[in-house]
Amino acid sequence: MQEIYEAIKRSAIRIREAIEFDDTGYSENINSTGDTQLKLDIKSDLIIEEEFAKVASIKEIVSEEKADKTPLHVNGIYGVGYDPLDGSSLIDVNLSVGSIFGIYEGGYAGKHLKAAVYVVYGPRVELVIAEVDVKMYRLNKRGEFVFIKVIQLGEKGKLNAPGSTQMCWEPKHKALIDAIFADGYRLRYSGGMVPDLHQILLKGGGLFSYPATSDLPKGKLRMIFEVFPFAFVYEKAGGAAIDGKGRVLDLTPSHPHDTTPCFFGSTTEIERVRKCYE
Ligand code: P6P
Repeated sequence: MQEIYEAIKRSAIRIREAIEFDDTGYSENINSTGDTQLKLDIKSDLIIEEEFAKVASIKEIVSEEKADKTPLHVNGIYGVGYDPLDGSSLIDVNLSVGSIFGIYEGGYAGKHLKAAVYVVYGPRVELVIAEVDVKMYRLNKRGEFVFIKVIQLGEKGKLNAPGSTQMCWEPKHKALIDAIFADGYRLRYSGGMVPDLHQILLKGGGLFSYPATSDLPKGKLRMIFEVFPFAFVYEKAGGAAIDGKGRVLDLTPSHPHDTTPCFFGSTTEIERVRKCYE
């Protein structure tokens, strides 16, 4: 597993440089989720594939930016699912973005996830690895990721990050979000899953929600590349992640780009979601 983490660190340094200095324009390509790809999306994906190709323990990779799996090493044991540059359209307005990785063994259901990693490209580059616990690292001026701390969620937080188009919410979801704000929670939502979930983790708790909506009945966020990895991080940090009823990590995607409604947070907030959706 360590050699995979090292490959992710090398990728992060190369991607950070591309973000800062490369062209942020759109390519002519559409990815398998229907998004028009930024040149940076394609470049980030290529960087990660190059670095993972050096790691013998990786059997195959599944990228949000590609329709199908890419085989790497026939004797490898891990499948790595990743979103190379999540929220990339935010780069145009100079907001933080991230890369998300799920390291799977034996398949791509939530139960097969063995570790999760994400990188935040913000004012500083930070990397979080969840395996047994959740460890945070920060890139220093010598290009090294230095350990900062173990991240743990409190039982209850103060932040509320309500995603998706509000006019498409179910009435019960709107009532839930309004009630949480009425209890004094603060709105913290940038439209970037990685910085939004990172902030809640670092501030000790709260709720991030991307529910089923009338325009997206299965939600928008992808199980393998986005939802499972962050669900793993949140559970290891002492929080929870559900699809409204059950654990997200108990789900199995029907295809590599399958999505699910998702709620991530500290236990108190997730209990409120469960009561609302049961
Ligand atoms: P909305 C970015 O495009 C993304 O995939 C996630 O990073 C983010 O959480 C979500 O979409 C934002 O979606 O519908 O709230 O703008």
